Amino acid sequence: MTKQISVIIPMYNERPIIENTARTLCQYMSGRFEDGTWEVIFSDDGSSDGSGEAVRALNLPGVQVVGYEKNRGKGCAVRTAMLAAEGDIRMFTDADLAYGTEVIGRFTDALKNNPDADILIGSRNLSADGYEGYTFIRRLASKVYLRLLCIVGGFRLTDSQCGCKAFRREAVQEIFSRCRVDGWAFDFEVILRAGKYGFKISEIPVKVMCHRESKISLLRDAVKMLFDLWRMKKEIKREKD
Ligand SMILES: Nc1nc2c(ncn2[C@@H]2O[C@H](COP(=O)(O)OP(=O)(O)OP(=O)(O)O)[C@@H](O)[C@H]2O)c(=O)[nH]1
Ligand SMILES: [Mg+2]
Repeated sequence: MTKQISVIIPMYNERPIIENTARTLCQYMSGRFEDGTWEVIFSDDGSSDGSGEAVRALNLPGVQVVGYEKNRGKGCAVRTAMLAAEGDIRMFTDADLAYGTEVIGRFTDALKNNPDADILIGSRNLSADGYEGYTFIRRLASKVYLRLLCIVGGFRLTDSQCGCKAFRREAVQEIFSRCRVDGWAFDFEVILRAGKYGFKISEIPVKVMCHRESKISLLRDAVKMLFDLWRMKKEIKREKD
C-alpha cells in the first residue's frame, strides 16, 4: 500500500523523553490515519545515550529508526530520513513534540485542500501566541536571526526556524537530494532551494505547546549558523541547475 504520510523526528540524545514521544505518535497516527498508510521515522543523529535502541526496543507498529554513528546536526538527520521515507507527504517535527500532535493532521489536511502548495511551513509569527512561553532571550535570538535572514539572505517568509515543515514527494526528491548543510541553518537552505526549483511554499500558523530547557548554545550555534548561511548562499548561487 502506498504511504500517505511520513512523520520524521530528528533525534539527538533525547533518551528521557523519546519513548513517550514514540508511544504518543504511534497512538495519534493509528487513530488519525488508516493502517499501512503512515510511518514514523526517528532519525538518530549519532545519539550516545541509547535513544535509537530505546525506540527500536518498543517495537511499535509503523515506527522505525534510521541514523548514523557520529553526531552531524539536525539538517543531516532530517535529510537522511526525508530521503529514506516513502510517504506522499513527508513532514518533520521535533522530538519533544513541541508543536503538539494535532499539527500533523492539520498539515496533512492543509496540503490536501491546497493542491497548489508543494511545501507547508509552520510559522510562530502568524498568531499572537506563537511564541508564548519562550524566554525573553530565546525570543530575541529568534527575532534577530529572522531579521538577519531577511536583510542579508533576502528571506521573504515569516519564520525560518520553526521545527515543523511538510513537503510533497516531488519536492523532497529535488530539494533534499541536493542539500548540504548539516547544522541548524539547513531550514534556510531548504527554503532557498525550494524557491530556486520553483516549488510553491505556503505558511501555516503554529504555536509551541510544550517548552523544555533549551539545548542550544546561543553564541556557538549562532556563529556556526551565520557561517553556514554565508557559504550556502555562495554555493547555491554558483550551481547552474
Ligand atoms: N540540540 C540538538 N538537537 C538535534 C541535533 N540533531 C537533531 N536534533 C533534534 O532537533 C530537534 C530540535 O532540537 P531542540 O534542541 O529542541 O532545538 P530547537 O527546538 O530549535 O530550540 P529550542 O527552542 O531551544 O527548543 C530535536 O528533535 C532534537 O533531538 C543536534 O545535533 N543537536
Ligand atoms: Mg525545541
